[in-house]
Amino acid sequence: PPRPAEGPGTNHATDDPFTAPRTAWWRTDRFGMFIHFGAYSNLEGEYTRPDGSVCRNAEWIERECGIPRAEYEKQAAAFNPSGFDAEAIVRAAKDAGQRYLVITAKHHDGYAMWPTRQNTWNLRDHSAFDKRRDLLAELKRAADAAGIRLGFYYSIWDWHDPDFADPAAFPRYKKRMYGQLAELIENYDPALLWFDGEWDADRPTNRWSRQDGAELQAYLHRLKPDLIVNNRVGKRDVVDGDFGTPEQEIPAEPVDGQLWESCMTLNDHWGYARYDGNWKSPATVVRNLLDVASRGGNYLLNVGPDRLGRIPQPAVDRLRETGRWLAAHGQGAAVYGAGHTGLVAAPSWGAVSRRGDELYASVTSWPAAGAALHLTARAPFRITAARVLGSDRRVTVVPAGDGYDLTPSGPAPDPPAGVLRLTIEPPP
Ligand code: JFZ
Repeated sequence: PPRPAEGPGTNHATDDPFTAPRTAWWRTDRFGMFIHFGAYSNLEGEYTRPDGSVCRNAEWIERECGIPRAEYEKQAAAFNPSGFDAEAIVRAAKDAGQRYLVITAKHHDGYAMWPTRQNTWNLRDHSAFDKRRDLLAELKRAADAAGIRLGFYYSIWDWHDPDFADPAAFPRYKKRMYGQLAELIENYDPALLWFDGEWDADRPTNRWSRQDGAELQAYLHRLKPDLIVNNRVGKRDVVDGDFGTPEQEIPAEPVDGQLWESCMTLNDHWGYARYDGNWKSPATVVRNLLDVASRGGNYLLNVGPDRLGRIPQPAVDRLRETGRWLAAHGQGAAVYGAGHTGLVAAPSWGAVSRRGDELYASVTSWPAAGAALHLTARAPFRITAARVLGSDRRVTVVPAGDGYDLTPSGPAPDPPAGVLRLTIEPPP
C-alpha cells in the first residue's frame, strides 16, 4: 500500500542539520567546486552519427544523442584522462576561495570513476587509462593536503545497469549501489555525498521510493555518522537529507526550514563541451556568491574537465579572478561564516550578510561621491563602527527614517562590489 504522504520539513537525519556539529564546516564554508567528469567527457560535447550529422550535449550525450550502447562503451574504452592533475584542480579551487569539492563519482551513464568491485563499467576496467591510477584517491590526497573537503556526486538513476530498469531485478541493483557507496565511504572517506537521479525521466520504471531514501540515509549514517547528504537522496516533495539543491537559480529569499546550496554552471554545460564559450564573468560569479551568502545558502560552482581531465583555461582564469576579489575584500568576510542577517531588508544596491555582530554590506551599485545608501532596518540595532573593507576608508552613518544612511568615502573599489563592514549592537 502507498505510504502516507510526509509533509514538508520531514528529515530523516537523527539530528537537526541547522545546528548539528556535523554540518558546521559546510554552513561556514559557503563556496564549493562542482566537477562533472565522466566517460561522456571523452566526447567533449559532440557526437557524429553514422549519417554524418552532429549531435551536441554534454553529460547526457549518450541518451540525448541516442548513442547505441555498444558505441558508447567503445568510446569509453578509449577514455584516457592522462592530464588529470588533482593538485592543479585543488589549487584552482583554493585560488577561487572554494573550500570544498564535489566530483561526479558516477553520473547517469552509470560509469564509475573509481575502481569499483561491483562491476567492470568503471575507469580502471573500461578505459585506456593507467590502471595503477585512481583519480578519486589522488583528489582525496590533494584535497586533504590543502585543507579542502571532498564530496561525491552519485546518480541513483543508472542507464547502464540493466537491473535498474527492471522492477523485478531492482533489489539486485540496490545491492550493488549500496556496495558502491560503501566503497566510496570506506576508501575515500568523503565529507559529503551529493545524490541525483532519485527522479527520472522514465518514470515509472524508477523504483526509487520514499522508503528507499530513508533507508539509504540511515545506511550511510551508520557507515559514517558525520556524513553530509543532499536532499536528492529522497523524493522531491520531502525535505530529505541535510540541504536543498536549487539548480541554476538563487532563491530570492532565505529558504524556510532548510539549509540550501545553489549549484550552477560556469558556462552553459555541466560536462565539458568544447564549443561552449559562454562563460560567466568573474563579476557575475562574485555577485552570485554574495547574493547566496546573504540569503544563508551555499554556492556550488561547476567546472567540466576536458577529455584529458584538464579544467579549461577560461574557467581557471575566472576562478582566479573570483578568489582575487574575495581576498582583496576582507578575505571573503562577507561570505565565510556569514549568512542571512534577519535584521535588514535586502537592498537594491547590493547584498547584506551577517556574521555575529558584524554586517557586511556588499555594494554593487557604488553611490556617486557624497551620496548615501539607505539601509532599511527590520529590527532595531545600533551601528557602532563602519569601514570599507580592503581600505582604510570611513563610512558616515546617519540614522534616517526606518534605518540608516551610509555614505562611503572615496571612489568605487574594484568591481563588482565594495564591502562595508558595519559593527552593530544587535537587539538582545
Ligand atoms: C541533474 C543531472 O541530470 C545533470 O546532468 C546535472 O548533473 C545536474 C547537476 O543534476 O539535473 C537535474 C537535476 C534536478 C533538476 C533538474 C536537472 N531539478 O530538480 O529541476
